[in-house]
Amino acid sequence: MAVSLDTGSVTSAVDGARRGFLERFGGEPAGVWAAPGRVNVIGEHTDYNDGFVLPMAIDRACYAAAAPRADRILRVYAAQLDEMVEVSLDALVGPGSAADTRDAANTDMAPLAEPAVTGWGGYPVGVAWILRQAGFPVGGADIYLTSTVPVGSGLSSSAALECATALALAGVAGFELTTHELALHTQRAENIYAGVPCGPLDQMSSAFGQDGSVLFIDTRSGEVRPQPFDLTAEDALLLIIDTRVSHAHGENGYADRRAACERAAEFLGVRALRDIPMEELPEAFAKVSVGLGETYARRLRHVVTEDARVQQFVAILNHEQFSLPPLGHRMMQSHASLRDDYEVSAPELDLAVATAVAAGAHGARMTGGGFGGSAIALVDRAVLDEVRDAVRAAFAEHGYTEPQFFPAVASAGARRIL
Ligand code: GAF
Repeated sequence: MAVSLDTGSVTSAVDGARRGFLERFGGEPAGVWAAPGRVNVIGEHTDYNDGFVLPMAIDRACYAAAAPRADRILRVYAAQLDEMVEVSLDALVGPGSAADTRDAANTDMAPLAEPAVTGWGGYPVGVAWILRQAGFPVGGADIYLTSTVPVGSGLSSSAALECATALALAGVAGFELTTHELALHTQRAENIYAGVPCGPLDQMSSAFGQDGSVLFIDTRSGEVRPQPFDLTAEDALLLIIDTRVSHAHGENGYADRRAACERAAEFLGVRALRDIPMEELPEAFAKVSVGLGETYARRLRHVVTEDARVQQFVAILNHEQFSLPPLGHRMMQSHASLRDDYEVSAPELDLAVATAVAAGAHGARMTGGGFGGSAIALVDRAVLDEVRDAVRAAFAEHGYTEPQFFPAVASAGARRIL
């Protein structure tokens, strides 16, 4: 059966970045760096609870073509927006010292009161700011950014942009960043400079991605265990369904959920909700219900059960009699928990999930922060067309914008490409 899905072309993106740089800045770039978006296969809203996640980097990426400048100016142009930000590196000062920000255990992420640049430019400029704060010799640079990660689709276009920018700044100034440093500093740039209280999931996925593998990450220890994830032998694929409803992490829903988890952890006297084992959930649920209210208890239940589902999912992947239905089942449980207990789904995501499964997918779930963005479905190639057609028809029937479909191809992480 012919399966035609647009996977985006790396060669044309790299070439586009190089040519774009030439036109915009008049000269050849010193290099092109790329950092991918991600889908999280399972383990949602667990990362800021010190829990487990199972993402993969995808073959959609942000490309940064860059060259050094002789002065202390940083210019960043975003092709998709046709906008440029320009800032003097000397304006990128703020509280915090090199020692503070190099310390992975320093979890202080209070946003800067007055960042020099806000809006989209705060993301790349924030990366330059944090690297300078951490003591890296960031120099003046021209950077041309172009991305194949759809913005607002819950596929981590921001983390891709941040990681590509960080590598470009390091590359043109001639300093090295370890993969852990790349993930840590870009997350902190987003927390402190852009003011988004995200966990480490997105930046770690972009930094550590591997061809053909999902990444089992313990967000407390920072351990990353790549796990082969090849569905071709099963004649199946993970299908991304972009609902085209833009998620809005910067807005209150995400920050509210995070604050609720922190409050519940404090109430229970643990460092993070990861410290509540499954066996203790009924008791903890009852205690939180009485002390803080049922909504907090449901947030707690999502986090504890989701951590368990990630571990079960990995155990199934590692089992010699690997099969897709139990994986699909965990995905469905995850979605129901995000919809009912955590309340971060959206009608479009629920419709995509229910329709995909009714049309033959083994399972489906929202992926990423929620409130819009994308769903993923575990689909046998034999029913791919049926699933796509059914979801498309259901969206049309509900008067929703037509969704977009593409396969999640487990891909390499952030790297120099030219
Ligand atoms: C967003 C955040 F950026 C991540 O840190 C993570 O919390 C995710 O939502 C939910 O799992 O992508």
